[in-house]
Parts: sequence; structure tokens; C-alpha cells
Amino acid sequence: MMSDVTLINIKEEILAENKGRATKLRAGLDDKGIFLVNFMSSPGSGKTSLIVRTIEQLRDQFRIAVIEGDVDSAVDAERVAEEGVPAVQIKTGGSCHLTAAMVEKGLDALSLESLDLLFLENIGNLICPVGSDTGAHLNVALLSVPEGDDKPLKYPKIFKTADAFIVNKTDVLDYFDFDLESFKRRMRRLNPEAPLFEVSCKTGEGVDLWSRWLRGRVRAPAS
Ligand SMILES: Nc1nc2c(ncn2[C@@H]2O[C@H](COP(=O)(O)OP(=O)(O)O)[C@@H](O)[C@H]2O)c(=O)[nH]1
Ligand SMILES: [Mg+2]
Repeated sequence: MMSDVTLINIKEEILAENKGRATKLRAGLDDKGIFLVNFMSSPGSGKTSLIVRTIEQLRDQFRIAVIEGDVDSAVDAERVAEEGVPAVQIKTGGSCHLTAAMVEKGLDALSLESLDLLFLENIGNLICPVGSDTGAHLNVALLSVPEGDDKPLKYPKIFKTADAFIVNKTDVLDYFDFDLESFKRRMRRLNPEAPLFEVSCKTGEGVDLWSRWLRGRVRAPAS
């Protein structure tokens, strides 16, 4: 006997609704001349550290603010605020990624007239943030040396879709069997185009190259 079942695909509906909001949000930021960068990685890869280092490099050229996403704390926003830039903390209360609606709430707490560049720290994991458009102009994925060079094999989607990559913690390369060439090969198979920056947020090595490239992207006209 055929059962009379109505199937409602909530996930697709939610993603489509989010995509619509994100597209509007991006257009609104374009109107205001604000460039939004979304940082994604596992917990502890160095998102907050990279944001702080990048602020140090670019604060003379751009008016910067940060929206921090976390499941339940404000420590990252407090760390960023120490740099003297406006920082907003979004607590998702369990959700493993930021949505465009959450970013809209973050924007409400900032004075957008006095902003050029906005950093968004997504929730730490390599899976959930990937499918959820935040309205960002640029999606940056970080991987740190202690996590291992096999991550493109395990989490291909984030490596396929990111616009730029950071390998962070290069200062500890000698202590881990992270093979940079294997990582690059695996990554390039998924994403031949996106630039890759080797960085140590601890020593500052490579931060200037990354920041210079980002500065060029911020100044490039919106496509
Ligand atoms: N050795 C080393 N440690 C780092 C580096 N970048 C960040 N860390 C440390 O890694 C930990 C997690 O960094 P954090 O920026 O909070 O990562 P997040 O969770 O991705 O935001 C902190 O203890 C940082 O001091 C780096 O380049 N080298
Ligand atoms: Mg952080």
C-alpha cells in the first residue's frame, strides 16, 4: 500500500531563504562601500589571531570593525576590542554556523557610516559554515599546521568553495609531520585558483603578504 506522505524539505527552504537575505545584505554593504570578509576554520586554527594581526596591518588604511560568532562566549570580541576597533559578539546558543540573519543583527549594532572593512569570525568547524552564505564578499578558510595536511580529503567542500586560504602556525612546521607540498597538491585538486598564504600569527611571518593581497581586494570594485 502506498503511504500518503508529504515531504517538506526544510533544509532547502532555509538555505534558499538565507541565500536571498545574504544577497540583499551584500548589496546593502556595497551601497555603503563596506567590504565583508568571512573567516572559517576549526576551533583554535587562529581566526581571532589572524583578525588581530590583519587589523594591525590595515588599520591605517581602513576603518575596521569585527563581528565575532561564538556558540556561547564573548572572549574573542573582548580580545579584538582591545585593539580599539568596534567589536560585536553574536552568541548562536548552539548553532554551528552564522546565518545572514545573524549578521544583520550584528550590523545593527555597528555604525556603518564609519566603516570600510568588516571582519566576520564564523563558528569554529569545517562543515556547517560552508553552506550558509553570510553576505560576505570574500570567504577565507584557515588551516593550522597541527591539524594535519589531510584535511582537504576529509572536508572537501570548504576547500572547494573558499576564495582564499591561510595555512597558519608555520612556526611549528618542524614539530609536526604536516607536509606543505602534499597539502597544496590536495588543495589544488579541489580549488586550482584561490590564493594560498603561509602565515604565522605568532611570529607575524607572512601576515604582510596576506594583508597586502586583502588590501587589493578591498580596493577592487565590487564585481
Ligand atoms: N604557535 C602558534 N600559535 C598560534 C598561532 N596563531 C594562533 N596561535 C594560538 O592558537 C590558539 C588559538 O588561536 P585563536 O586565534 O584563538 O584561534 P580561533 O579559535 O580559530 O579563533 C591561541 O592559543 C593562539 O595563541 C601561530 O601562528 N603559531
Ligand atoms: Mg576565535
